[in-house]
Formats: sequence, structure tokens, C-alpha cells
Amino acid sequence: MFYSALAIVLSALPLAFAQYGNDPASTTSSSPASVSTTSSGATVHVIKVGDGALAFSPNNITAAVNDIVEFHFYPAKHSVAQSTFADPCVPLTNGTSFFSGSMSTTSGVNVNTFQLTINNTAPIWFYCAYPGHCEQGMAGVINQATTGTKTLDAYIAAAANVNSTVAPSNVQGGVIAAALAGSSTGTSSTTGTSTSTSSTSTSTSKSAGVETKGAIRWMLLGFTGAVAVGVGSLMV
Ligand SMILES: *[C@@H]1O[C@H](CO)[C@@H](O)[C@H](O)[C@H]1NC(C)=O
Ligand SMILES: *[C@@H]1O[C@H](CO)[C@@H](O)[C@H](O)[C@H]1NC(C)=O
Ligand SMILES: *[C@@H]1O[C@H](CO)[C@@H](O)[C@H](O)[C@H]1NC(C)=O
Ligand SMILES: *[C@@H]1O[C@H](CO)[C@@H](O)[C@H](O)[C@H]1NC(C)=O
Ligand SMILES: [Cu+2]
Repeated sequence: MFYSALAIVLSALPLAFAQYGNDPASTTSSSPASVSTTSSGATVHVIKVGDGALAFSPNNITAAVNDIVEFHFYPAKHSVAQSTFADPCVPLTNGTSFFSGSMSTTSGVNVNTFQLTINNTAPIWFYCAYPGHCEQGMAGVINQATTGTKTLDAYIAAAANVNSTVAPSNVQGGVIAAALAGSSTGTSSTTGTSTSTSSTSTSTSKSAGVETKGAIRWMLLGFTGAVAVGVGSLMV
């Protein structure tokens, strides 16, 4: 009796460690949730760009002032540029509009993201400036008005009638950096402008830290598992 109770306790140990490993309070979790928080307390909204479809996912979000909207790029080439509602697929030209530049990703998710800080809650319309993508519905909105006719559906319908998507000339308005939220693995490179040569990012990413912690957790898990099995086999 005593030994079987001990065996149950020992075999439950790896489970306890597994639960510890999934600590929901961890800010470096790579959960699929689209919202997380940085160490400085800013809310980060992740928008996936071209993950298996010519679309932003999600393409319609609500963000507060000082929140960060972080675009994660998938193969092959995409970008994010700001437009007005009235002129889909054409850059907003008042000098402050943002553009990530063309992001080339060979596989997985690009190591670089485009981080945008929200300064006010006016609607922000954006699209992919890669030729043909905006016309096919690759567009989105931050803080769409809850009333009126300026909806994402209306923007996408109008975009289908645009003859050619226009890319801004300058990369500006955001920060190109390793992900603050979620994991960035995969081999990729970034081109700042359409004509520049590509370069692989050398920045040390937070996701590298996530991976290291993950490896340590799995080592702990494997170790306690081995101890449980070892003691278990001694008792048999
Ligand atoms: C440019 O347009 C954006 C979006 O409409 C607006 O938030 C921003 O204040 C404008 N900037 C200037 C300098 O007018
Ligand atoms: C987008 O978000 C707005 C505001 O939350 C909402 O009213 C609207 O139904 C959403 N969906 C679309 C497709 O516009
Ligand atoms: C697109 O091209 C057609 C045919 O040349 C033209 O009639 C239409 O005005 C153009 N649309 C835009 C938004 O420029
Ligand atoms: C917020 O302001 C900063 C600094 O002027 C600017 O770089 C950024 O593009 C602005 N954010 C948006 C969404 O326009
Ligand atoms: Cu695209």
C-alpha cells in the first residue's frame, strides 16, 4: 500500500512540473492569443500578415492609446501601409502615414515585426502594398467607428475596384524589431526598401529567451520523469 501510494505521488511529479511550465502569468508565453502585455505594461496586439491567406488576421481590432500593434509577417512577401478610408490601396500622403517596407519571409514567421504605437483612437486603415494583394482584400482597420458606413467590408469592396496597389516610398511610422509578443522562429530576412539588398536580422530577440526557458522546463520535466521511472522500477 505504502509503495503504491509513493509511486502515485512520484508519477504525479512530472505533471506538477508541466503545470508550472505552463504558468499563465508568464509574459513570454507563446500562446496563440492575439493580445499580450510587455514588461513595461503596454498592451500588444498581434496581427498576422499573410499567414496562409492574403489577409491580415485579425483584420479588425480595437486598440487604446499607447497600445502597440505588432505585425508578424509570413511568406512570401507582404507589407503594411496606411491609407485613408476613401482611397483604398493608396498611401495616406499627409507625411505621417506608416509603412513597414516589403518584408520577405522564406518560411515560418519573419524574425522582424513592425510595431506601431497607437496615439489616438481615430480609425486607422491599412493594407498590404505588395502588388495585387490589397485588391484581393488584404486590408484591415484599427478602431473602426461603431456607427456609419465606413466599414472594413466597404473598404474591401472598394479595394476590389482599384486598378493598382501603390506602395509608399519611405519606410516610416513604426519600429522594425523582434517580436514583443508571441514567438518568432523561422528563417527570414527583411528588405527595407524595394530595391535594397536583403539582410538577416542580428538583433537578439525576446523569443530566444522564451526558447531557452522552454528548454530548461523540458529538462526539468525529463529529469523528474526519469527519477519517477527509476524509483518505480526499483520498487517492482
Ligand atoms: C495624417 O492622417 C492621420 C490619419 O487620418 C492623422 O491621424 C494624422 O494626425 C494626420 N497628420 C497630419 C500632420 O495631418
Ligand atoms: C469590426 O469592428 C467594429 C467595431 O468593433 C464592428 O462594429 C464591426 O462589426 C466589425 N466587423 C466588420 C467586418 O467590420
Ligand atoms: C481603373 O481603370 C478603369 C479603366 O481604365 C478606369 O475607368 C477607372 O476609373 C480606374 N479606377 C481607378 C480607381 O483609378
Ligand atoms: C504615433 O506617433 C509616432 C511619433 O510621432 C509615430 O511614429 C507613429 O507612426 C504614430 N502612430 C500612428 C499609428 O500613426
Ligand atoms: Cu500581401
